[in-house]
Amino acid sequence: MGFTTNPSFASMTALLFGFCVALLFPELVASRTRQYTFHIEYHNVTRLCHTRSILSVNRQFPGPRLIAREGDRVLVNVVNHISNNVSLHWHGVRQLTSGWSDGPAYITQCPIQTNQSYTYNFTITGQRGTLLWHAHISWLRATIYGPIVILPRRNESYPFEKPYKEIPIILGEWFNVDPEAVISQALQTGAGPNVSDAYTINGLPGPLYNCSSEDTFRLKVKPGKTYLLRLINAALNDELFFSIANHTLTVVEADAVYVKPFDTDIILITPGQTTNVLLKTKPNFPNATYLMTARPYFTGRGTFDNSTTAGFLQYNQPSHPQYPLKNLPLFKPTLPAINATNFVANFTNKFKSLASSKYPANVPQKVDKKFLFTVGLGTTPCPSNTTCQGPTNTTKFAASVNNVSFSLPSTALLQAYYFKQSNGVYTTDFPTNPTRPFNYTGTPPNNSTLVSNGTKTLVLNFNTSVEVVLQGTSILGAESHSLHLHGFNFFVVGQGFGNYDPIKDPAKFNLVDPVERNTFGVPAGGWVAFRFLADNPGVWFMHCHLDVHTSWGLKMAWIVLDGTGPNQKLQQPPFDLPQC
Ligand SMILES: *[C@@H]1O[C@H](CO)[C@@H](O)[C@H](O)[C@H]1NC(C)=O
Ligand SMILES: *[C@@H]1O[C@H](CO)[C@@H](O)[C@H](O)[C@H]1NC(C)=O
Ligand SMILES: *[C@@H]1O[C@H](CO)[C@@H](O)[C@H](O)[C@H]1NC(C)=O
Ligand SMILES: *[C@@H]1O[C@H](CO)[C@@H](O)[C@H](O)[C@H]1NC(C)=O
Ligand SMILES: *[C@@H]1O[C@H](CO)[C@@H](O)[C@H](O)[C@H]1NC(C)=O
Ligand SMILES: *[C@@H]1O[C@H](CO)[C@@H](O)[C@H](O)[C@H]1NC(C)=O
Ligand SMILES: *[C@@H]1O[C@H](CO)[C@@H](O)[C@H](O)[C@H]1NC(C)=O
Ligand SMILES: *[C@@H]1O[C@H](CO)[C@@H](O)[C@H](O)[C@H]1NC(C)=O
Ligand SMILES: *[C@@H]1O[C@H](CO)[C@@H](O)[C@H](O)[C@H]1NC(C)=O
Ligand SMILES: *[C@@H]1O[C@H](CO)[C@@H](O)[C@H](O)[C@H]1NC(C)=O
Ligand SMILES: *[C@@H]1O[C@H](CO)[C@@H](O)[C@H](O)[C@H]1NC(C)=O
Ligand SMILES: *[C@@H]1O[C@H](CO)[C@@H](O)[C@H](O)[C@H]1NC(C)=O
Ligand SMILES: [Cu+2]
Repeated sequence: MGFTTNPSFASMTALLFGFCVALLFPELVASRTRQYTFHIEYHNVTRLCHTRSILSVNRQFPGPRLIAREGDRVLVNVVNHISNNVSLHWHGVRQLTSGWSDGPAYITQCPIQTNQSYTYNFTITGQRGTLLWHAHISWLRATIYGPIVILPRRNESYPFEKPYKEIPIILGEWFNVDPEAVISQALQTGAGPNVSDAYTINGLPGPLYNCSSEDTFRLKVKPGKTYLLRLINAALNDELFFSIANHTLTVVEADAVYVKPFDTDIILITPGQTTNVLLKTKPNFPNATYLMTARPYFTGRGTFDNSTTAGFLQYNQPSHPQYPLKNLPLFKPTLPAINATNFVANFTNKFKSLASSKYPANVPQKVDKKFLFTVGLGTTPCPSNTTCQGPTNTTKFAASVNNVSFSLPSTALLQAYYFKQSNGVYTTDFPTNPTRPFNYTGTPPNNSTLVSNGTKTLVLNFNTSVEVVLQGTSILGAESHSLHLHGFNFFVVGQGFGNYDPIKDPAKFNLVDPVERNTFGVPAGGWVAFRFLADNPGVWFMHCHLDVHTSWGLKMAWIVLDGTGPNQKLQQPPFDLPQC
């Protein structure tokens, strides 16, 4: 099946329809259906003098922009032309009752096999801003990713100055070798995976790398204008600082939810997060060129890609002999120290919901279920009579939530749940609290690294009000984790360092205007508390968005049961749902 609609006819119909609807029901203005075809294809790309046949969508790198307005239906027909199985995830899209279109392989669907296709079908409800789409199987998202731009409804404006232009800035990570070979070798030996060779801005590493000056992103601007930069972190394994020399940025939105605007020179953005910022250009041609740079915030013990990607902020020059075309002075931003954890805590605390009457913060005030989950690294035993390259030669690296390293099943959880065939696929006994309490951020007990494994889920009744505390551990090093929840936004009601104190810390929770997001960095050596209302029936993945930790098992799944109302039930599976 393909989607071939005559565009002029389609837009004409949409226009007429929109016009009539606007007269009758002004609040229903012109929701429309946006149709895309994504061909998963090989594509030869050269970066840093290395040519690789990468996996791409429509031979674009980064992939195509998906644009919709709030309220629109989106149909993406994905056709797999490569030898790998693939699935795509619309990261941050709520997918209300449409879990079949969420995309994580073996969680909500079996992957799309070679020469097969699947149509993702969802509406954008109550969200506006920037999100991202990416492959959601193994490490395929290393090159299969792109922006999702959600515009306000046609008759709505932004709650901030209308920008002159909007520009997606998608940060990524480039490997000179096949990323699938990197993770498969790491899982076999038990070692940490080889690190990337560069970070990228819109797919381009920039001039600070060897053999890369041609591959530089240039943001060309006019003086005296306001630009909306749609920042996305699509890097596989790294939280990133971002800054533009001599320019202050105004944060206005995070994860497709408006926030109270605040100014900052430096942004921290963790993998899976999106942040919209306003950039006001200087009133007159500044007679200078500015670098924008991004490089990691890193708290772990292992090795990491400690390099810097850069692009140019370039002002259109007046044509006048006083302004030479070349040799303009170049300014470079200063970024915080690699391990600037205090800066990160300060920065993340600045995000607050608008909490206005138009954009309220519907923070659950009472809680039905409380959970405490530890998140961190660990080990699994090396197979007997072999040597491994984990923390010791008898262990492999692993990671866990409440000491359970999640094993992906060989069929999709959502199908097993819907068709009542959970037996042998998953259990519902995910621990609600740590199995072995200890001083999580102190010196770990000697024998504490070994994790258990299983495909364990937690079941919630429809409309349960949930509070989760994610407690980082210092096992094999206290490290920040970028936790992502599918199917919901959550309110970040509190965060802190050390061990969460269930008596003292709740008194400090922000239940008025906490930020609402889908991804949040658990502080290194600390904890975060968030709340969400389980109003979306289905099976919902929650995992670290540092792919190496996901591969090691830092993931789990929630099952939210159907409610009794008409729009409170998981839809029927689509006819073309892939089979395993
Ligand atoms: C990529 O390059 C290789 C070697 O030059 C070539 O054989 C292959 O056809 C190219 N693939 C694509 C998709 O262009
Ligand atoms: C998309 O989903 C809606 C709601 O379930 C359904 O009415 C529609 O037929 C679907 N469209 C396609 C092309 O599958
Ligand atoms: C840019 O910032 C640097 C350091 O903060 C300052 O020395 C310089 O004068 C500024 N230059 C321009 C053109 O804004
Ligand atoms: C990262 O690289 C910079 C130089 O670019 C160096 O000064 C710094 O020590 C490195 N940090 C780590 C932790 O390797
Ligand atoms: C712009 O900078 C160049 C090189 O630094 C200098 O020669 C020129 O006079 C400057 N022009 C103005 C208008 O400041
Ligand atoms: C950050 O790294 C520096 C240099 O490696 C080290 O001296 C310092 O103690 C570290 N700070 C923190 C908060 O870990
Ligand atoms: C964090 O914020 C506090 C209070 O605003 C300030 O005193 C401190 O210098 C900041 N620390 C960092 C590392 O930015
Ligand atoms: C491991 O090696 C020992 C001694 O070489 C041998 O007795 C044992 O059978 C081996 N075990 C496995 C699982 O291969
Ligand atoms: C494993 O490490 C131990 C202690 O570090 C060492 O004695 C032993 O020889 C190593 N085994 C192998 C097979 O390398
Ligand atoms: C946990 O360990 C840290 C570091 O050793 C220590 O500062 C802290 O007091 C301990 N916390 C508790 C609750 O024992
Ligand atoms: C860790 O060691 C303690 C004390 O030796 C023991 O009681 C406990 O069972 C051990 N735990 C594991 C998981 O081996
Ligand atoms: C999973 O746990 C079982 C015991 O429950 C163990 O036999 C197996 O080796 C573990 N698998 C991995 C990959 O750690
Ligand atoms: Cu992690």
